[in-house]
Amino acid sequence: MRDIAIIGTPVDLGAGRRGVDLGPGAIRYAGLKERLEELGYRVRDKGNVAVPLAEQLELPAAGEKLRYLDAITEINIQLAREVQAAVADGAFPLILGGDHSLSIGSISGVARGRRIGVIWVDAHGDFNTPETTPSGNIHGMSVAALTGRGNPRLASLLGGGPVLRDSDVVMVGIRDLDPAERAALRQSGIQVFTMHDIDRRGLASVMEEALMRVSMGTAGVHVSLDMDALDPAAAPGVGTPVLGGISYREAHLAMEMIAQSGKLLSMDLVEVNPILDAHNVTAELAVEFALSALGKRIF
Ligand code: 6HN
Ligand code: MN
Ligand code: MN
Ligand code: MN
Repeated sequence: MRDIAIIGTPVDLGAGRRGVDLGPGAIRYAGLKERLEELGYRVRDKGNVAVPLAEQLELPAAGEKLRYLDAITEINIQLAREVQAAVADGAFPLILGGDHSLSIGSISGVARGRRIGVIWVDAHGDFNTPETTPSGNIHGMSVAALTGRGNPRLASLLGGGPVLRDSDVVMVGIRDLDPAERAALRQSGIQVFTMHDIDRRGLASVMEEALMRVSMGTAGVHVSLDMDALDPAAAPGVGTPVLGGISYREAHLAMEMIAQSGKLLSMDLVEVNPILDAHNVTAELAVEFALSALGKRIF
C-alpha cells in the first residue's frame, strides 16, 4: 500500500496531565508528511478529529472512575469512523495523539469486520477497568475496553462484541502495572513481554515471537506505540514517564522488524507531550519510528 492517511486526535481528557493534546501538532512540526513522502508514499493529512478542551467541559467529580467518559466516547466514535473511511479508501491509517484513550477508536475502526492482531508497545498495560483504576483516567483502560472489559460504552464503541481477542494482543515494554490491573492481566490470555523479558531475551527475540503470535489467523497487525515505552532519557516528552524503558536503538529495531513482517495495517503514535519535552525530540523520535515501521532502511 502506498497511500497514508494521517489522522490527528488532540485529546488529553483521558490522561491525568495536560499537554498531550499538543502532540499531533508537534509530530507534524517534526516533518512527518514530508518525510513519509520522501519514502515514496502518497500522504494525505486528514486534519484533526474535533476534541473539546477540558476548559469547555464540566470538571469530573472527585473520585470519578471514568473521567470525561461522554467526551471520550464521542471522540473515539468520530475517530473510528475516520479510520474506517481511510481503510475503505485503501489508505494506511496513521493516527497521531493525544493520549492513549484514542486507541479504543483507532483500533475499533481498523478491526471493523475483520480479525486483527495488536502489538501494544508501552511502559503500562492500559488494562484497568472502572473497578481497578487508581486514577479514573481512561488512557489506562484502552486494552481492557478493546478486549471487551469495563464500561460498555467503551468496550462496545461501535456496537457488537469485543474488538480484539486476548490471544491477538501482545504487549511489549511493560514495567508499570497497578496491583489489580496486574492481577487482571495475569488472568487474561494476553501475552505480556516486560522489560525483564527484553533484558533477558533481547528485543529481537521478543519481537519475533510477538509478531508470530499476532499474525496467526489475523488479517494483519496494528501497532500502538506509546512513546513512554522508551526510556525517559531518550524520550522525555511524555505524560507518564517510567524509568528503565527501551532504548532508541531497540525501538528502531522493533519498528524495522514490524516493517519486514509485511503485516502492518495501521499505527498509533501517542502520549507525546511537547510541554514536558526538550526541543521537540520526542515528536522527532515518533516520526523516526513511524518511518522505520513503514519501511525506511539504513542501507
Ligand atoms: N498510558 N496505570 C496508570 C493509570 O492511571 O491507570 C497509568 C496509565 C498510563 C496510560 O500511559 O497510556
Ligand atoms: Mn499507554
Ligand atoms: Mn504508557
Ligand atoms: Mn502507574
